[in-house]
Amino acid sequence: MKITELHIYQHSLDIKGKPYKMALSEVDSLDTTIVQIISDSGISGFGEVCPLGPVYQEAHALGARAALCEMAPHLIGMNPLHYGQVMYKCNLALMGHLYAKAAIDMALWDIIGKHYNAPISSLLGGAKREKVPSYYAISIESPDEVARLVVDKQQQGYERLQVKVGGRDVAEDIAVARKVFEVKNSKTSIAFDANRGLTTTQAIHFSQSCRDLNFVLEQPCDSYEELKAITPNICHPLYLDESASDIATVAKAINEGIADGFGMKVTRVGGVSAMRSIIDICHTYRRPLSCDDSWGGDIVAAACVHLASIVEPSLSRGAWIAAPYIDKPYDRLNSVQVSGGWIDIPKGPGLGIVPDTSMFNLYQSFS
Ligand code: 0XW
Ligand code: MG
Repeated sequence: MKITELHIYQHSLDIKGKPYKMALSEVDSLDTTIVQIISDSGISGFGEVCPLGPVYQEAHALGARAALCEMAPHLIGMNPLHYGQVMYKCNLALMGHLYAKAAIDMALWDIIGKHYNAPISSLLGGAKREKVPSYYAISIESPDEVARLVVDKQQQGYERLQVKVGGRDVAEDIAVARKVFEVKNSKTSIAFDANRGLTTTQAIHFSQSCRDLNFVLEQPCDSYEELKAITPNICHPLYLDESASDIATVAKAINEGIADGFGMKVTRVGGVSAMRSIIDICHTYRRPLSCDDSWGGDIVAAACVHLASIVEPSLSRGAWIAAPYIDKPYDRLNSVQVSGGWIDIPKGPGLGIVPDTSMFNLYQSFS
């Protein structure tokens, strides 16, 4: 089996409703990149990478497409079933850029699943349950608006909510936290996510001011070193998101006693292969994690859900997907959607979706 063509597409994902607001950035449309790898057997596989704008983490849309164009010519003629060899060739062609490599890795797993007629979750050892829990991320809002959304999302069936904080007076964040705990029900677990927007002083103040409230503090500060510095002085479990940049950092954060859990992003760490290793590490050290991505359509969502399905239920913090913010799915029949706070695992081979490529703008082709 050989790779005969590689197509790179661009697509704009406009956000339904209000812009998505975090501590350090606000977005109303995302620029996603889709990779289609075609083999001489006629099987093709899809991957996707959709940075959450250029400042959420070290990734941006133009960079993804430039990195993919750098690697693509080296992959023509290779066997897509040998994903380890293909990704090794990618590393020889380009250093770093894990987020772009993730789209290739994802497309290879899609091909492998289609070749062996098995969903990716089966290739990864089998789903541990029929569907996976999702969680909803509430943007930076006033205490009353956050409370309204908490009640609304609980009524929709979500049992985990993430509330954005940071980028404003910490007193407002504390008021939001108190208001959330006035209205949340006993089943709902809460994470406050500052997306790197708090200083160490602000993070400690926020945590100590809310020491009576039971929640997870996600990526309050910018750097790994800042997170390490606050751990002795905070009163809440600390989850890493943006700082959990690769397999090595995940292992280091656990071994240094910094990370109590993770808000993982599949493309940030390099795709399905790398994420599977991180799930194994988290199982070994009993660290909860979510299997999310920064953004993206049905392709990325399917990869996140297949991966989330193999996480032991006691350690699963769900799969966040952008579907609730997206108007038009890539695959109308098999679109990956949240229903009642849960997501069905795609049933078909590989990712289990068939994207309509006519929706996308062809950026560059290699053969
Ligand atoms: C809530 N998310 C998974 C969606 C956005 O990409 C940000 C991310 C997070 O946890 O920061
Ligand atoms: Mg986060």
